[in-house]
Amino acid sequence: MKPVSLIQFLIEERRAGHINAELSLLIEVVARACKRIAVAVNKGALGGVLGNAGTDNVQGEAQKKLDVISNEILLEANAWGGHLAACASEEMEDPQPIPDMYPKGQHLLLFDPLDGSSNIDVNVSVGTIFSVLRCPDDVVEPKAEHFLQPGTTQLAAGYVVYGPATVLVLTFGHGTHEFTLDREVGSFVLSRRDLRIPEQTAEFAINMSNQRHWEAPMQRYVGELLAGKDGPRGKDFNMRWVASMVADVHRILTRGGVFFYPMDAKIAAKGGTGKLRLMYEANPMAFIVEQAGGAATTGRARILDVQPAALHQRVPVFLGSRQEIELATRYHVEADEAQG
Ligand code: FBP
Repeated sequence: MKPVSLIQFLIEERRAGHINAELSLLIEVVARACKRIAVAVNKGALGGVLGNAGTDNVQGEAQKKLDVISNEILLEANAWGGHLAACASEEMEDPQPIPDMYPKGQHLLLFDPLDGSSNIDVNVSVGTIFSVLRCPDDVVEPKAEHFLQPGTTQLAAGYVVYGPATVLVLTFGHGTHEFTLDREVGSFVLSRRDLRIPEQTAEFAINMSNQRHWEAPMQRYVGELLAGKDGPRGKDFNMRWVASMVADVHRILTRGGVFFYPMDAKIAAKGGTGKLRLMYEANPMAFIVEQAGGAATTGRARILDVQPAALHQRVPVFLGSRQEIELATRYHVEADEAQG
């Protein structure tokens, strides 16, 4: 079969009426920026890009040099493209307006420029996650409040994994599709169309070191997985945890599985509402997973239905193979009902 490039695929999506020309060009700009990030990541120690930048981000986390480099690459590429009204990033407190010298577009772009920062210096897969929203028609200078739209309003979502291969996964709400970077040609080529996550799975991903801090329903659910075939589930489950959400989610899109970053007492003690960010981690991943037949909840509600209250808001994340996510969510809802 003749290879289908990302550009060709985007033209097909436009002809199918799934996207308009501006969104198609925006995705091209984001994909091109991620190719530049891939080059920086792949250089590793030889590029002098490992280690801390010596600065903290809006969330008070130490920024890695590659966090800052990736953020700048995405900002610079999207500033002059003419497809955006503004963008927002994990690495910046406020939205970044488009400089007046450049034309503005109808879209808002949110991104986590380099997800899995704790893995950068140890050469484990990291990634970029992005989400596209429509800028409200009457808004010229978008502010944070204009980004606070529920995940159901996303026009596009995607991530790029910088791993053994550089892979882009994308959805416009008409299925989820995978593209692999052909380094010789320098372009993304369609490698799998219409990814499907199996309804059932025997593989789960969670940071077990937080177990003692989890809520009772989470203790119960994971306890039953660990009890395996001798327990109420009657089958053995295997565990994986890369600690890069992009890599854990990509494994689930490839062979099924479930991923959890639940609320816990440690997070609550710091006044937190979760670990992962709603707008540029949970929402794009939930859109991608649902479009591949999976499910994504906060443990209580569908992630895509959450009405955002703040740009860097955090939420619990349960996503992956539908039947397991529905069971884990049911345990939490039933426990809440029992507590009345
Ligand atoms: P950032 O690296 O973008 O801050 O993302 C958060 C993250 O690294 C996720 O990719 C990953 O799933 C999780 O945190 C790992 O958490 P932990 O360090 O508790 O294992």
